[in-house]
Amino acid sequence: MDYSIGTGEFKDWIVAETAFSAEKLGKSEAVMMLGNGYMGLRSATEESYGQETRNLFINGTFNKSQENEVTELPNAADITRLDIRIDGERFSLEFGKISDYIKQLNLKTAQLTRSFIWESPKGKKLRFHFNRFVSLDNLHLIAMKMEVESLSHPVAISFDSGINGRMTNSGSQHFLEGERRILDDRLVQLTQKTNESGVEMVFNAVHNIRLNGENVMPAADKDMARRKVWMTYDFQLEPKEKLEVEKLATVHTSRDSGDGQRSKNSAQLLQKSLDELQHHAEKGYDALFQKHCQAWQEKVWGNYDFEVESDHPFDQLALRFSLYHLTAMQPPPAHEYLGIGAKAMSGEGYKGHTFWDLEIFILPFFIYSNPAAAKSLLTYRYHGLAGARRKAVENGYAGAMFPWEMAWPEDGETTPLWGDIDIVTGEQSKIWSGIIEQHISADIAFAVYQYEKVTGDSGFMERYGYEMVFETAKFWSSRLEWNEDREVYEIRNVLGPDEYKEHVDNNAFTNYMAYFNLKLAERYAEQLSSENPKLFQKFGVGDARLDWKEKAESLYLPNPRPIDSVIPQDDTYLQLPEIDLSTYKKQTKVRTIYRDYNAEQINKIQVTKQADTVLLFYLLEQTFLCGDARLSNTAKRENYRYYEPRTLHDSSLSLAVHAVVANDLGQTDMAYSLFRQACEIDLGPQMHTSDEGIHAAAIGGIWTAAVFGFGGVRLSDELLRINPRLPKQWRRMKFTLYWKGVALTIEITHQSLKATPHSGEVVFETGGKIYKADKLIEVPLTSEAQIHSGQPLQ
Ligand code: IFM
Repeated sequence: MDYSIGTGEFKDWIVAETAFSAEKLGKSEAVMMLGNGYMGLRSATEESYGQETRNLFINGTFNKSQENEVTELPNAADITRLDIRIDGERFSLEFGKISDYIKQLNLKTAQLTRSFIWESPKGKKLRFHFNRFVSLDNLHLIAMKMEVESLSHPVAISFDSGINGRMTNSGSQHFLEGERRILDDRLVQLTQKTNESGVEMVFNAVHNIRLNGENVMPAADKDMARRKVWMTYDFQLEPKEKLEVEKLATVHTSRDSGDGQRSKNSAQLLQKSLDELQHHAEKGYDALFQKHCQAWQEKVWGNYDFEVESDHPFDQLALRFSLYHLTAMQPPPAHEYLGIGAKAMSGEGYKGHTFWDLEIFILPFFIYSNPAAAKSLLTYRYHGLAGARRKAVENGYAGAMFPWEMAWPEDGETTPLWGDIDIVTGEQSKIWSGIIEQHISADIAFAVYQYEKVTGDSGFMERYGYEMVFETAKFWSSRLEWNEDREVYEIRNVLGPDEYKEHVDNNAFTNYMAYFNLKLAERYAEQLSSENPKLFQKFGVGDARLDWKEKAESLYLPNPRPIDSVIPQDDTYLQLPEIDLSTYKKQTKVRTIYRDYNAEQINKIQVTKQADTVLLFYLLEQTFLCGDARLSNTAKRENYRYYEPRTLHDSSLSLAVHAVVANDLGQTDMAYSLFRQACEIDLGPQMHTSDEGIHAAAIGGIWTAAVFGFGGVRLSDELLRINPRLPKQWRRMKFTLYWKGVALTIEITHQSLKATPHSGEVVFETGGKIYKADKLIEVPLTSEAQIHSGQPLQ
C-alpha cells in the first residue's frame, strides 16, 4: 500500500495500491470499500478472480439462511462485475503484462479508481481506467465508469455487464430465486427477496456508452439465467480509439422507510427505483459525481474540519481515513433501526452484527461530532430492548440483558454458539460471549450517560434513555449473587473484555461497570421523581430504586492492592503463573500465542487479550465516579504499568485506549507509537488483516486516540475538559466538536489552545482553570497545564 502519492489538492488524501496481486485482493477490497451508511460496497475489481470477495451489503436487511444459523447481513446481488474479452480471450491481470498499475481510493471525493496498461498474451496493448462511487448525495445510487483505449493494434472488445444474484455469504444463500427483466433494450432489473426475513430488494442498472466521445446506442445481446440478467456489448477499437462505458445502478429495499416497518407495496418500490434510475441515466456519471463530491464536502470534510500537522503526513491521512469510514458506516438520517457492525459493511466478518464496539469505541466520535447520528444509534439500542428483555427472561433474570451481538433489533441475541476449531483438541470451540460476556448492558448505559452529558438532550432521555438505564439496572440487580461468607454481592462466571479469561468471577471491569449502572439508575430515579414525577411513574421503578442503592453498596468492587495499587482483573488473575510474553509482544500479526497454547491454557496464564482493567479507568473517570479513591490517578498509573506489558493487543479494540491512557500518564512517545499501531490495524503492511472487513472500532479508535488522547478532550461528569498534550511529531491539530448543542472549533499547538464557539457559549476546563468562551479564546499551554491527569509514569 502507498499513502504518499496524493499531490496538490489531494496530498494526504489518497490510499493506493501500486502493484496487483491476485493473492492479496482482500486488503484493498476492504480498506477501499465505498459506502454511505445505506449500503457498503467492497471494492472488488470489475473482472473476477478466484481469491476475491465480492460484497454488497444493504444496511439492516438481516436474514437467517437456515434454521440452525444466526441472522446475518446478506451479500446482495453484484452490480460491479464486468466480464471483458479482448479478441475473444478473457481479460485478466493474471495473464499478459501490466504497467502503470494503480488502484486508489480518494478519501476526499470518495471515488475509487483503477488504471493500468495491459498487454495481452497476444501482444495487444490497451489502457484501462475504471472509476466508481457510492453516492452520498443519493443513497441508492452506485455509479461506475470504464474507459478502454487501444494503444497498439485494432482489437475486438466485448463485455458482459448486468446484475448477478448468485451471491452467497461464504456459501450461505439468503435469497429466493427472484425475477429478472430487461426494459427498453438497455435497462436490466433483478428483484429478490430474503428467504426468512422476507426483505425485498430491487436492483436496476443502465449503461451510457460513448465511442471516441460520441454517445452510441449499440445493439446488445440480452441474456438471462437463474438469478442473473445481463447484456453483452461488442466493439471494434482501432489504435487510439476510446470506449467509455458508464454503468449506473440503483438499489432499493422494502426496509427503506427507516421506521422499522416493511413496505408491502412491491409495485411502488419497483416504480420508484426505475424512476430514479431514469433520472440518473439522464444526468450521467460526471454530473452525479459532482453532486456526490459536494455532499462529502458539506456533510463531512467541511463539517468535521479535522487537520493535523505532523512530521509524518501519514497521521493526517489516517485521520481522514477514519472520518471516511465513520461516514461510510453511519446509518442514514432517521434510520434508527440500524446499528454499526464490527466490520461495518466492508466484509462478511462478524456477520454485520453490532457489538459493544459501537458504544465504547465508535459512538464517542458521533456523540462529539454528529450528535444526531449518535442519537439514532442509541435509539437502535432502545429498539433492541424487547430482545434484551427476552434474553434476560431466557437466562432467568429481570430487566434488559442486551445481546452481545445484535442485528435487526427484534432479533435479540445473535451470537453464534460455535466457533473455530481448537488446534489442540480438534474440536469446534464454544463461543461463550453470547452467554457470559455481560458487561455490554452496562456499556450501553454508559453510552446513554455520555450522550446525555455531552448533548444535554432531555427529549432523548425522556423517550428512551431513562428506560434503558432503569432496565439494565434491573438486570444487574437480578444478576448479582450474594456471598454469605464475604457478605458481598458478586458477579460470578463471566467473560470480561479480556476474552482470554473465560468463566471468571468478579471481573473488575464488569463489577465496576455494573456498579456504575446501578448508581446511575439510582441517580436518574432520584432526579426524575422530584423533577418529573408523572414521567417517573411511567417507568414503574417503584421501590427498585432502594434495591439498586442497596445492591450497589454491597457489590464487591476489587480494591487496588495496598502493595502496588493494582486492581485484580478477576478473582484469580493475579495468582496465575506468568510466562515470558516477549515474543508475542513483538508480534506483527495478532494471536500468535495460539501457535503455542490453546484457549484453555491461555485461560490459566497472566496474559490479557485487550484493554480490560485499563479501560475501566478510562471510562469511569468520565463519570460521577471520577473522584472515587479506588480509581485514583496513582491506581490508573500503576494498573497501566502492570497490565500493559501483559496485554497482547490481540483485539483491534485495545491499542487506541492504551494510547489515550499512556498520553494521560505523560508517556507521550509510547502514546504516539500506540496511535500509529492503531492506525496500522487496517492501513498497515499486513496484507491479510482486513480480509474479512475493516475494523470499525479501531477506526473509531483513531479519532479517539487523537481527540481524547493528544487533544485531551474528556467528559468529567458535568464538565468538558480539554487538556492537550501533543506528541513531539505533531505541530498542530484542529477539529470541531459539539458541547450541549454548540459547535466548538479547537486548535491546539504546543504553545496554545484556541477555542472558538460557532454561536452561544461553552464552558470548559483546561490546566485546572475554568473558561467561558462566547468567542475565540486562546489559552497558553505550559507543560504543566498539558498534564491533565496523574503524574508522568517516570
Ligand atoms: O467486540 C469485540 C471483542 O471485544 C473482541 N473480539 C472482537 C469483537 C468484535 O470486534
